[in-house]
Amino acid sequence: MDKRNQLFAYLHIFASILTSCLVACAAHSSINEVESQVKCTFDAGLCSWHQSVNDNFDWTLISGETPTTNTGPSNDHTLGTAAGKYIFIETSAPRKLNERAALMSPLIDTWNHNYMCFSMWYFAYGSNIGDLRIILKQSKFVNKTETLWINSFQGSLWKQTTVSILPTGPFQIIIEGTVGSGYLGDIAVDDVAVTGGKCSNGTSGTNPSPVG
Ligand SMILES: [Ca+2]
Ligand SMILES: [Ca+2]
Repeated sequence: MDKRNQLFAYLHIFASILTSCLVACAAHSSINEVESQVKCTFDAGLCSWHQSVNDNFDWTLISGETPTTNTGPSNDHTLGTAAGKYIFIETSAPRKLNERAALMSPLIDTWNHNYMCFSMWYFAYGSNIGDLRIILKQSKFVNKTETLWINSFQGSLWKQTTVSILPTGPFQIIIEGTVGSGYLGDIAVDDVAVTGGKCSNGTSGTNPSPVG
């Protein structure tokens, strides 16, 4: 191979690498992009989150108090006034025990699979509160999900929970609420966010390292 052909060969290899990176790298996001993709106050809707169809009902977007007394918050968490909105599961009829509503995050795919911290505020008040879970769904496992956190608190206040996530590829976060044994089971969620790095306060919930 003469020098000219050699140069062309190198250029060809370089172009192939560049092209494959443009295709593959375009799908990835920086942690800053992920943070703005995931963050939602629900004050103007669901942001880039969406309702699952593989469940029994949907989360409801609302401001002020939920329609049933003695369950649910009286205002959202972000603003604390009727101007703010949050999501909740309405557990009055026709809902039945153990029915589930799941809210899905956008697909999260970073360059480097470092730890990130997911946080959310929740309000679990009522004598029939069912389960509230944060679930990890990794794209490479089609029929498998992993519960990262399950609520064990019941009381009339907004609480924050955080879970560290160590992804091994593209993934989604699922917020799942379950109907308890009666209509006093309105569970609310507000102010969800992701930040880069492990969660600093392990005060609530568990922080398992998801198995790849
Ligand atoms: Ca809000
Ligand atoms: Ca649904």
